[in-house]
Amino acid sequence: MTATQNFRIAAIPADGVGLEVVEAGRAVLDSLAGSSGGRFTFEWKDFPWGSEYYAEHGKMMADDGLEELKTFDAIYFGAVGWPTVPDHVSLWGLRLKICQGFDQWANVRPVEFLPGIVSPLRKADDTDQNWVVVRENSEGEYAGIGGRNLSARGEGGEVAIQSALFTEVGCERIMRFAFDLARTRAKKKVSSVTKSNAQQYGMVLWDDVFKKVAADYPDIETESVLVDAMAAKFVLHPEDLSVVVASNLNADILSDLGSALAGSLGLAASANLNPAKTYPSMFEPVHGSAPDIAGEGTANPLATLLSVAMMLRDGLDRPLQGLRGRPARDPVMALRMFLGRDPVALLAELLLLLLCLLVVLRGRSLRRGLGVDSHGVDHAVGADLPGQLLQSLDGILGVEVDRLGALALRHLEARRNRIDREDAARASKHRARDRELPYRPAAEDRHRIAVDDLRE
Ligand code: GGG
Repeated sequence: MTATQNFRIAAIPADGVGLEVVEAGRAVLDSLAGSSGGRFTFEWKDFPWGSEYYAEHGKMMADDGLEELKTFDAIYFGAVGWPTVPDHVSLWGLRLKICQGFDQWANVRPVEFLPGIVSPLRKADDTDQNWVVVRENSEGEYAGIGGRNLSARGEGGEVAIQSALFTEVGCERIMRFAFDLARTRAKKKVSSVTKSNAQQYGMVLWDDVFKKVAADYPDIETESVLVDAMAAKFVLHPEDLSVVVASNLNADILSDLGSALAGSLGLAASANLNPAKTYPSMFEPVHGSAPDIAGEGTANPLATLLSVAMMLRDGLDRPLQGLRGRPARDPVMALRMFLGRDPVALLAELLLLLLCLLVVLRGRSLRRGLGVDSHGVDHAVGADLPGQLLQSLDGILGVEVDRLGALALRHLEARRNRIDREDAARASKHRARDRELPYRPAAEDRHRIAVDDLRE
């Protein structure tokens, strides 16, 4: 019998709908642990930090907060921002303090078009697409360098400087991260987002480092696109994207655009990673605290639940390391090899589906496609609650079943591509031998070639 592994998670629901969605994710993890046959447990500690804490203590988190947090395996975060506290105070006092304090320099924000979710992009109906925004999360425009001065000049006389910080180390590590990620994807491409025509210091350094790093990855296609052109490309040619690496501000904006194009901010997950694992990583929905719907119990928890899945995949890889160490004849390992992914993550997705079902059946209203954002973006509020519940059930089941289906298809496609490559190698051997004979692929092969062309 394997020893139980205990994972210590720091929960910081913080503000607004953060409280509701973190509760949902926690229930998923607890039920996952409950059905792990004693292999692992989650031990939670709740931190009451956020805007209410600020009202009482004049700060967003305890002074020794980082000291305490660093002992945890992962941080599970909700959302920050509330009308009673200036946004820059709440953001810097909590989320950015943790990201910078724990050197969580890679913020991974997948843009996934889920079946059953309506995208405002017409193209999404007939083109298969998904991409990942890799956000530099420790410096750039959010380095926090600058100041305000000269207020003694009186009204209208004050000045402010907000500097962006670009370091070679910071650019290089996020770009290598993006290239390594691209190597794991079907479409092996990295798009760098720049603005070096106007920002001739920081962004030119960014471009130079990109060229240098790209030279180490000759197998990966690259492009460098101005941020304004990239915003248009998200809408017009998203099928040409795979991994998009961008500075802190540019990626912050583009990932919201990506989520909105995928159908809702209420579905976008994110991971703030410390890849060296010197401090815990932090997982959170991309969306904000949505004060206008907070407390109603109507926020869509899927973004948070998908962030839980990222936590299992990227943040708590100790159980996976346990699996990696086992011999290949182990059935769990064999299943993992067969699926091309980890069964723990798969189990989490299945449980997530069950939990959603239970939550809906218990009468809690989850509105499919509901965007939640503290700045009031994309809120879809309907009046017909029973109708919405039915729709949610339908939508959630549709999404999850299709996700699993898509997973199986991806696996089959990968196998088929491998067979295709082997076929192609054999065919080229034949061609070399029978140079005079024209090569005509069989009808079945022609179909496969056409499908592959579409995919690329
Ligand atoms: N859960 C994400 C969240 O609370 N976001 C609030 C926000 O305004 N974040 C700005 C940022 O991502 O830097």
